Amino acid sequence: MQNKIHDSEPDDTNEPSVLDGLNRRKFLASGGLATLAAALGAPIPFADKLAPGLVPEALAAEAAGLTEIPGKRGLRILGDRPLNAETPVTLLHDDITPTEHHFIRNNGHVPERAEKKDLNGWSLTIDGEVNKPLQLTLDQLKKSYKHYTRALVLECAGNGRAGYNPPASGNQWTLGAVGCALYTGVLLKDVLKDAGVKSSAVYIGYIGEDPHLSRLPNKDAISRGVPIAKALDENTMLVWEMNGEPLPTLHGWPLRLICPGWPASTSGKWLKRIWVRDRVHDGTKMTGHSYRLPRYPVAPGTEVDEKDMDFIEEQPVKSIITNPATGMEVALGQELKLSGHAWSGFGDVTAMHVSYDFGATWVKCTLDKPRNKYAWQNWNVALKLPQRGYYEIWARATDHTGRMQPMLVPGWNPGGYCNNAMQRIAIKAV
Ligand SMILES: Nc1nc2c(c(=O)[nH]1)N[C@H]1C(S)=C(S)[C@@H](COP(=O)(O)O)O[C@H]1N2
Ligand SMILES: [Mo]
Repeated sequence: MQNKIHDSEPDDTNEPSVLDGLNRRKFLASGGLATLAAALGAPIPFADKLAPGLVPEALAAEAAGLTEIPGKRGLRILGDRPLNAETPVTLLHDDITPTEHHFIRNNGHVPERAEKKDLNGWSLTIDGEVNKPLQLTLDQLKKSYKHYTRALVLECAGNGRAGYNPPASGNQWTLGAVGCALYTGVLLKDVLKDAGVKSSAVYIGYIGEDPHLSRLPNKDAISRGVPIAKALDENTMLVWEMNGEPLPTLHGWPLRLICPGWPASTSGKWLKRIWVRDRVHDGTKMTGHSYRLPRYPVAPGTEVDEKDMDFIEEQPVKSIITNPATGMEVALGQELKLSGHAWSGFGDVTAMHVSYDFGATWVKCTLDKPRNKYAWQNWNVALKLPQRGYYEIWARATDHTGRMQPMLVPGWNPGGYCNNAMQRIAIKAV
């Protein structure tokens, strides 16, 4: 299965991906009954009548590509070179997203070091506009600075891209390129303070160990960054643990950056270097149209000059309905219980509403406080639908700045970023 990502070079399609080796072969070759049943999540009562080699219909959509990703369950795979997979929205119901349900967004290959969990020769370099460049082993990093554990939302800026028309090229994420896991690590500002940031510093750039898709050693898969103020923000972290375990291979082992509230592309995985810059970082995917929005509204399909585009910084307010799934039926007279999460790159969400009459009236939901800044907030509400028939539930979050989710897709933009339109689900009262 191939999937073109926008602004990437032509793919080296002949090169086997890590997952080719790990999974596709395993699934197809072993193909045993137990494997099939596990993949289907149920026993197969008439297995003896299933022709050998016949792919069960439930798996047919996936048959052309991957069927499973190590350590993951239930993700929808958008592409495997690079690997990109999103979470079906109903699997995001937990307060803290389990690692097996957290989306994956890779721009290049997974580094060999992370595959092998090999710390030999690994260190983090902090250099550039600092008085004292640092080179830290993981142990030194853990020993030298105070630890923090926080629940933090990571959302790909392209989440919701599938909602734009005309379509923007790139991964067609629907709702599931988001998750809120628990991360443990240190504050980037504590490390930067130790290195002594010079007054000439304006930006940081991260450099990860993941090879470019071409495997050319002089090319980075991605190397983004944030202004120095965001780097020094008390919520920006260097983390080695996700949900109480060492960072998984796919999420950046041994160390990643988390810049909460901003496009997750700024949260570099497989870190080896933080480069403090005297200019806006100009690494891979910092230039051109990547992660930028037009400064003014443009008609759908318009070409926009780079000089008229700004970087995406805080991500817009958003919410999801994780329960029930769209298409559910509810018996008339019975309560329809709805729940989900809400978050905003600008800080706390202060109100959550749903409508079951196409936006004519709105019902206020119960909304929890976040566990910490930049964690998502749980919401719930119980409705009684007035008569039999078809309804839609629309869900709308408002943050403390007064920003609110739009009913339809927000401003079209060439990269298909930041779609925070309200989620709608279909419900029948029967
Ligand atoms: N080194 C490196 N860091 C990276 C990426 C990558 O490909 N390589 N992808 C970025 C993007 S675009 C996103 S959305 C997030 C995804 O994080 P996740 O895969 O842990 O969900 O990581 C970011 N950090
Ligand atoms: Mo992303």
